Amino acid sequence: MKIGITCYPTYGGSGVVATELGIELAAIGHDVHFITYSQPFRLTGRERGISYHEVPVSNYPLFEYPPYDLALATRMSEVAEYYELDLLHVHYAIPHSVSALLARQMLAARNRRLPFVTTLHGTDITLVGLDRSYLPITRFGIEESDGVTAISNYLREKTIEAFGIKRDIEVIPNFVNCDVYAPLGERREAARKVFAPNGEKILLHLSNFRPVKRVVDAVEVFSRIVERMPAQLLLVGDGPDRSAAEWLAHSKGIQKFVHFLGKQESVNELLPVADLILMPSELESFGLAALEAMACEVPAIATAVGGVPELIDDGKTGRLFPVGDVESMAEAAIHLLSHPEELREMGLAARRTAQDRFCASQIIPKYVEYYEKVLGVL
Ligand code: GMT
Repeated sequence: MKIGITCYPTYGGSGVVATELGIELAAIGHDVHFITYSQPFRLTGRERGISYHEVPVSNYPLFEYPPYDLALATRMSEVAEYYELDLLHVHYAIPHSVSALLARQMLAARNRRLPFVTTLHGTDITLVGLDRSYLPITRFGIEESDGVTAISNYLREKTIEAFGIKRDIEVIPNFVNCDVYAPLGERREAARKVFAPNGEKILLHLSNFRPVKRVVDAVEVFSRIVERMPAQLLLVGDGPDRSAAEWLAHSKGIQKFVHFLGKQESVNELLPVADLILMPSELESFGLAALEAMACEVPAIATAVGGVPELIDDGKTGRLFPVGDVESMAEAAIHLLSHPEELREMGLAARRTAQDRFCASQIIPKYVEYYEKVLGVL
């Protein structure tokens, strides 16, 4: 199949899923075309079977707001025509599904078919989509899509409830490549020494540091852990709440144990050095960072929100707590870090979950089958 993919190419879960999906589809022989405003950050640009088409947005003095959605629709229709795409797959409803709808109409006027699938990721529904100024158009984009998928049962239910949508929404959960995201084996001790030269415990938080991720809570949890045992905190990512997290680390006097690593490309090299990942989010429709860590045998201390309980079995493959309950999160982390056997059991169970239920080799065929259904091949 020839598949066009549009997503937010910068740091963020939906862009990561879209990019990894493109890489996996190309690896099994599909022809993948990314249509985005910059090259998705996890692409090197040298992958076989993947092309990248930039969306140029002209900015005339008259435009206070450059019309990106229209530039995207134009590029989608051009790429679809020149490269004979079978379908478009857009990740994150706003504005991608509406641009795809326009592209489909532009091609229909020339007797060309261009169905599109929209994948809902979370904040496109739970935050942005519920804003009154976007709600009607988000609902329209979803209803007009030729196929709609959601990354968890939670998000499917939420979309139906919040938007009053009657059409089918297929749940295709997020996935991880369990060969790429894997324990480091014999290399682990040496890799840990870089961050914990004296055998300290390693905690890790990975996000885009938006308020919904509550990165400050990660620092709060860590401050309670480091009072009781030698430990280091790796903060991977960047975003609006970084300075609040930095301020908190300094005001607690723990700054030398808190490492802001910024945006990292190869998180598969970093995740497996950790003992635990901290994901204290206000909301997660899925929690991809936790899944990637689980595949590396690193369990999560997380919040029981949104789709997270569909991923983490509390007490078996990680621990779940109410939002903001930093005391309990810290106690649970201290308990696990003080009982290495229990932590090891949990890490092994976490990887088994990733392999048995969320491995790319199981989830990618679900997307391919769904595309075939949309195209009427099935
Ligand atoms: O959470 C974010 O801020 C990023 C956002 C995105 O769309 O880029 O993440 C959402 O999609 C991820 C990939 O499907 C999910 O793993 C995240 O749980 C989801 N975030 C929220 O629901 C808050």
